[in-house]
Amino acid sequence: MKLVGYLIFAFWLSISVYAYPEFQKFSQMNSGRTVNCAMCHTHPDGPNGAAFGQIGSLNAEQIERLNQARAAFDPGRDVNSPILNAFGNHIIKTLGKTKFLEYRSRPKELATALGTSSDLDEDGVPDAREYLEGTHPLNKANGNPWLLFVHNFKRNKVHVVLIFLATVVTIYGLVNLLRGAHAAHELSQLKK
Ligand SMILES: [Ca+2]
Repeated sequence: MKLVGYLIFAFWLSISVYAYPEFQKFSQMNSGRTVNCAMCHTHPDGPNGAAFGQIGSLNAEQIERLNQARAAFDPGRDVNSPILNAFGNHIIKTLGKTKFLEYRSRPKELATALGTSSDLDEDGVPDAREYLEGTHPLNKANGNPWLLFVHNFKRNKVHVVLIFLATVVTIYGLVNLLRGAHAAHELSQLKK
């Protein structure tokens, strides 16, 4: 009976609506990039289905975590929903479920509400900006190219400076070597 009850509950969950495509659609339209559900969800097709990261595949422990996340109406609660990735869970923790649902009708304001302090993939582009620009907030190789360049330059500036100095020294040495060879050649010509 327990198994039957679990299967019925899993089926009920699988036909329930847990996806909020308003945000995915906004991000795609605002950025002009192709954005799928994987920006916030575990599965790129969203939570409804029976594949990994979708509601139909969850075990009892994962359903418990899902329900805890669904009940996180107020901000500040640590949530770890199995159908959400780290960005999705971060949104719910930052805003709370109640506030998050309010932004369905004005998805652009979600970025403002998230603020600019969080950068989950530490690529120098805040999560909220990645949402606006349609890049993935958990992929440090995916983001505004100029911001990624500046961030990587700052992170590796010591190495960049050392490589530059090594290159200058090498060129300087080569120039002097060529000059020495040329002078030696001219000297040998004069002696003939
Ligand atoms: Ca980022």
